[in-house]
Amino acid sequence: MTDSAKTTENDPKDGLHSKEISIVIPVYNEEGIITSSVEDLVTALEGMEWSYEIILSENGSRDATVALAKNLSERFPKVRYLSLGEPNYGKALRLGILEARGKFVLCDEIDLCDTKFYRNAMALLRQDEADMVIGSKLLAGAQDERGWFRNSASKVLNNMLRMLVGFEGTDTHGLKAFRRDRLLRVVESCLVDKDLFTSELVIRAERAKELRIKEIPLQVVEKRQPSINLWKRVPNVLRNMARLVWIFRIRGE
Ligand SMILES: Nc1nc2c(ncn2[C@@H]2O[C@H](COP(=O)(O)OP(=O)(O)O)[C@@H](O)[C@H]2O)c(=O)[nH]1
Ligand SMILES: [Mg+2]
Repeated sequence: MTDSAKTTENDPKDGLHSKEISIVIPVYNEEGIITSSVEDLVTALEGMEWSYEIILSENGSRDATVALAKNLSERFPKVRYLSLGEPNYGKALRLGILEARGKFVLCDEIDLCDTKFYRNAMALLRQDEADMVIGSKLLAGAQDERGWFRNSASKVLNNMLRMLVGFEGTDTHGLKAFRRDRLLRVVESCLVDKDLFTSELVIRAERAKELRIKEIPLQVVEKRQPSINLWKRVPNVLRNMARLVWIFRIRGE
């Protein structure tokens, strides 16, 4: 882990090394919902009797998110937080995965906290029917309550990934669950950060022929509108899309 990363370390006696599941949630300027979302998630998880940790992976927030994440980590021994550098979704998710101590990793978002996905994905992973499960917003049976515009933007992005870099699934930006040991090398080899980190991760996993990937439909109900304007994300997405073309098409990885 990078020296400058601040992290709360829970007591090793708590047995974090033997946790079955690490739930990694990137957070950025989420003072409005972070506390209630984590409280609700902890309550839901207590009912499921899982051995788990929640990692809140923050970077660059300018509101009270860090103080609230710290407070949550003090109130709930199974919650810890990382806080590092400038806003960067991909970097935060990657760091959270690298810091995870569970056998399985569930990648969620603070405005979703979708325990139905956790249950469905964990059933497949525990039965060893997949190495990675992707919750897709665009698969038959999925429901996307974010509205027409955001759903269309997701379709455009995924169609671009299919045409430009040979993506074979339906959604690289859905929730993810995987066996950490089987995906670790793929995570470490990713070169692109920000929004397209998860696209690179899923496409690299597809190309690692030994990995079995399964998509399942998601029901997407956000607790709030997205924190960052969609249009502001476009320049960076295009720049990193070009990098993915270079990585997969020109370098031939
Ligand atoms: N650490 C970190 N998390 C982020 C960043 N941008 C978004 N997130 C988190 O990523 C998740 C999804 O973000 P959201 O704004 O809902 O975008 P959406 O994926 O378009 O729905 C939420 O948990 C956000 O707090 C960022 O720059 N850094
Ligand atoms: Mg969202």
